[in-house]
Amino acid sequence: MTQELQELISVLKGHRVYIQTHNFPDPDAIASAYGLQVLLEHFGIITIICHHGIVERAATMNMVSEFKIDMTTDDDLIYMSENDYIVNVDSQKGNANIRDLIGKEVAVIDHHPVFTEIDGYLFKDIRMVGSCSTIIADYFRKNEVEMSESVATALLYGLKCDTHNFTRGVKNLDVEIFSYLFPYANHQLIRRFQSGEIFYKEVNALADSLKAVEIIDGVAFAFLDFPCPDAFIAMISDFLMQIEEVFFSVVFCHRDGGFKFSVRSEYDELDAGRIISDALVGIGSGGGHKSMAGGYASEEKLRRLSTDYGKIIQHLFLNIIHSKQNNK
Ligand SMILES: [Mn+2]
Repeated sequence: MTQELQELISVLKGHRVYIQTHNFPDPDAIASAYGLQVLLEHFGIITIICHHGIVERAATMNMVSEFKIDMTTDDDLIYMSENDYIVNVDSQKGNANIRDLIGKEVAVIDHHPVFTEIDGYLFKDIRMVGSCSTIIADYFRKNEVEMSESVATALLYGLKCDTHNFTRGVKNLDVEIFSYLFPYANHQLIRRFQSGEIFYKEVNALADSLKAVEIIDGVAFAFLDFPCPDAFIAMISDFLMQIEEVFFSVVFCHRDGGFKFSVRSEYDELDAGRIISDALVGIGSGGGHKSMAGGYASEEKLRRLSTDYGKIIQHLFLNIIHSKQNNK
């Protein structure tokens, strides 16, 4: 057994263990949790997968039901106590996108850059690779744990989603893991998952979103002025990047007395995680990868700057983006 896995197991042994993903989990988060659950079970540790918020996307729901992944939302976690242990996957304690549950966060496996160092983890495996699924698959590979078709398919799907089919944030390890998972995975299933991008009932919302798009100096902005799930904002943000004139996209909508953001960047020099973190200073918080990131801003704080939310948000982002371009 590798030293890393040995450490993780010795931390968790003898405790009730929960695997917690970020809120509104996406395919990479769910695949990572599922893969880790199967891996730990192989070594005698039984876990419960939990999260806050619903599983939003059609494709993600299809994966959960296909592999019968048992996911518990925080509202249904009646038995969790402060003595229970939590392993965070695809996210870290203190991030805006993860709810603080009553149990103890003792371990983290993640692929997001750390903007604020959090103490208290007894085990940390944070690697800057394309997906969290990559890291989980690496545990199977290095420890020669049998890879089932369902786990391989889930992990490969998670890897493909987060790297946008191997076009963003891809590292050597992702490519190695791709060739490791390839013979085990069910590619027809992945194709089926990938074709479930949106629901038919969302088609009108999609058309409305595209009407709301404004492009300023290569930066696309879309204020979606209707209730929409995180996965939908992320999808629009991805879509806007396909417009030839666009190299950076900012999509946002109303959420819980504020605004939820999804941003994308084509250039490493325009680090999406840094830019949103800087743009929202004083009104909210944000972070993520160089090519994809997210965040949240409070409406009350934004209102102090201006009530024209669309304009002020454009202004905040363009200021940071222009200053980065001038510093090049
Ligand atoms: Mn991820």
